[in-house]
Amino acid sequence: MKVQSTSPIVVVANRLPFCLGTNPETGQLVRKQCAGGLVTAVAPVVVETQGLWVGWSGLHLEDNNVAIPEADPNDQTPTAGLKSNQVLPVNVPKKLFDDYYNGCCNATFWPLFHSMPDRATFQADKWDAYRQMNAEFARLTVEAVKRLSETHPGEVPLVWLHDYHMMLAANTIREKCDELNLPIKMAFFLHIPFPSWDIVRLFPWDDELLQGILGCDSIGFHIEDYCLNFIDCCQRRLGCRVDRQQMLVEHNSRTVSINPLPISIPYERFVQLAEKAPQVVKNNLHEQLLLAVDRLDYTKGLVHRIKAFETLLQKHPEQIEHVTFLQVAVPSRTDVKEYQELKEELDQIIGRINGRFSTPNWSPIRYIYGCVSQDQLAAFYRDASVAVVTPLRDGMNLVAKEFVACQTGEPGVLILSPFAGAGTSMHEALHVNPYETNEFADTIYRALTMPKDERELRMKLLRRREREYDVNFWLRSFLKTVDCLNDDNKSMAPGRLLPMREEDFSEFLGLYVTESSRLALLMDYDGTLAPIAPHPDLAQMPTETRRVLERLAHMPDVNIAIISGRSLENVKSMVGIEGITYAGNHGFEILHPDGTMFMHPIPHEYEVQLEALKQRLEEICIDGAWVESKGTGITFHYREVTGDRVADITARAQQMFKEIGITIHQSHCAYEARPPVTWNKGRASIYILRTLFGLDWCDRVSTIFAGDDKTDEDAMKALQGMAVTFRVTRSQNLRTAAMHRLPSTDAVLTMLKWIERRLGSRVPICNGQRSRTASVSSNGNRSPPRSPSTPHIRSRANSNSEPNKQMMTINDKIYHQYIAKRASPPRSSSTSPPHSPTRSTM
Ligand code: ADQ
Repeated sequence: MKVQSTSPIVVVANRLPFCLGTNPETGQLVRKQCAGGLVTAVAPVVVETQGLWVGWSGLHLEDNNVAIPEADPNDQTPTAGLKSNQVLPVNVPKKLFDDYYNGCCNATFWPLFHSMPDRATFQADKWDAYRQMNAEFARLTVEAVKRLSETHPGEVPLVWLHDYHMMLAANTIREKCDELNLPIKMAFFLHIPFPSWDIVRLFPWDDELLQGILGCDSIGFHIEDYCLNFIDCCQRRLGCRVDRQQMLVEHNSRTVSINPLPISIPYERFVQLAEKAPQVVKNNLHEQLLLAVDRLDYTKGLVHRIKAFETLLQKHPEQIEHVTFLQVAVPSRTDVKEYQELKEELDQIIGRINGRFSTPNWSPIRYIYGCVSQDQLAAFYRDASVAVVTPLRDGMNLVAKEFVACQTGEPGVLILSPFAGAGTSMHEALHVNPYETNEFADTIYRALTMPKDERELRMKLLRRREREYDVNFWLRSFLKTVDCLNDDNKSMAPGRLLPMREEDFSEFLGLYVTESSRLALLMDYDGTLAPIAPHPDLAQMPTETRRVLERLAHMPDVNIAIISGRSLENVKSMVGIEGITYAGNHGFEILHPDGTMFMHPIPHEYEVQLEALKQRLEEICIDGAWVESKGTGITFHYREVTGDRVADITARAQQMFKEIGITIHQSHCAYEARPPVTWNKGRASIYILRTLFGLDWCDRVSTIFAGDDKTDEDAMKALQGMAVTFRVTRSQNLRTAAMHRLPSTDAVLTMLKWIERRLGSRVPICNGQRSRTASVSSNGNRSPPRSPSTPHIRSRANSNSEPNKQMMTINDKIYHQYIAKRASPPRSSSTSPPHSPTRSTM
């Protein structure tokens, strides 16, 4: 049955569905076929929906505008209907392509994803080439989407990214299409295994990689194991909220669905090929054919297999002259040293075994190093007594499926490795661990001597399954995941994760915060407790959040500290809750509820420079730019400045910072001046915890930190292993040291509610008196629940957090004198336009 998509499809793959070559006689470019399973399945739908295909042509063309030739009029392959204007070829310099393809895809991802990390190399320049190539693929994909918006107005194209070459393109495509107001659906399918977290974490840029894949709406892997591995990585490495049952991951406030989609083959086509193909090898009762077909790759287990065959001949000499092993190996990545070495090893071992066992009329191993035609392949499959498909690791493995499809005559036996994706569904095959040579040899023997009735039964069941779950089934299943299947049956809408609920926090915090815990709650203000607003003064904490915070602040053994980039007096007035600690200016000023205050000393020279900088910056407070005074720092905001003025104004501001000698800290459309001292929210957090709970705070208190900003990362890092940390973010691609991600300030409120419920049995503090003795403090282990993303470091004394001797503690009275002297609140001290859409740099 024909598979129909409701959306035009843009396939994005490393290769186009055909190669380009040069006709030696005419010198003209021609299409050369390289039809694999993917092309056979997907090309017809692309043709049918008048979609497009983005990929590399196989040639490095000098001229970027060279025309792609049309298909030969006699072309019968699935790509014949694909017109040249449906193809967008990627053409980049050879060096860049080589670094991306060989340097990163084949030297890093291929071995790593096949769980062979010793073979993987991790090089920053190759990863950078990968990034660049993905950006180029993304650029062409956006072109394709633009074209479809003209040819198919009103339709939402489906962008389908393929394989480990394309793991970073999605977010770029999404951002650009959003900008151009071009709606799309986007899906990704990985053809190789997705390994476990233990392996993925070896890749130094694993978070970027995972977030790259999560840019899609639907992600497909061959089997459930790979899906669960991926979900596990998203939870452990990125701190995403996941639903393993429904296979959903929440990222950047989107729900991404993860789907097991076992790829298959065009079953009927292989049956027809097998029925028509002339016999190419003799296979009689006296001599059985053992067949293996692979790309010559170290993951396919060729050497292990041949050694097992040698053991068979050794253990069962009666098989000599009665069995021949035919190994067909397609040359692969022949310019890579590792593959050349594998070929040499294979040549050598085959030579040795043939030398050892050959008789005048018989050689044990026949070895074809090259591509064979589809007809010939079908004949091999049909006439073989046993197919030995024993990769060390394989995403799916189509050879196993092609073999059973072609078994139209005398039934043979399939030997299959459990380490291939196919192993999870082809139950009636004889499964064998390719590393266990003896057992492997015994399994070959069992296959060669299996009674006909058992062979018949096993093969019948294997064939029935593959006929039903063929490549069209795969394609239909895929289209269903993106709600694009044109089918009489109503498609199921993709699942969604419910908004964050209090129960979610039981998973994050349940073991760490108990009813008897002494709790320290350290939180940023803007973007964490209060939603980001167009102007800092408008960023109000929702009433409900305020109420819960107030109630928490009144509970015994709960200490709250708000650590903000705002000035101390400003954050205190914005929050306005008694009985909590306030830290302003990224922790340079800290005020405890009992009035004790800490101020980090600021070099006098810097104060002078700051004043000078402020005056200079006032000169360029034009076209929407404005200066915010924060006491120990200032922020120059330029978000309001319109397009053509930005470059000039920012260049002038940069020059002023430089001339005055103050380092620029880039913030959201703003430049910040901060005191030149190594003090940040991290050190401030540790300082607060030590002040409140003593040197061994880590043993005495459960600490939670939540923040949304880059400056909060300092706290997340400082508290790593000693607190549960949350990063509030909607970013597509963000590196964070936090253990978990929260999508919004609403989720923070949900967390506060969960904490309140958890600690609900505590009596509120009366008359403002916090009674420590009345509380039950936990002396148990206060380390946060172990998470692989947060190594369990129990460093008790953070030597960096030792307060400087010059730091001072001052009492309430001095504090009030101090704030009275301070600059007035930011609004009045600035030349800010009213309601300027500026995110304060808190
Ligand atoms: P491959 O690693 O290439 O694919 P596989 O699935 O076995 O592995 O496909 C090989 C294909 O090449 C088969 O269609 C086979 O017929 C063909 N082939 C092999 N040897 C040949 C020869 N000598 N001559 C002609 N054709 C030959 C990747 C993943 C797999 C996953 C597929 C599809 O590594 O795990 O099954 O993608 O997703």
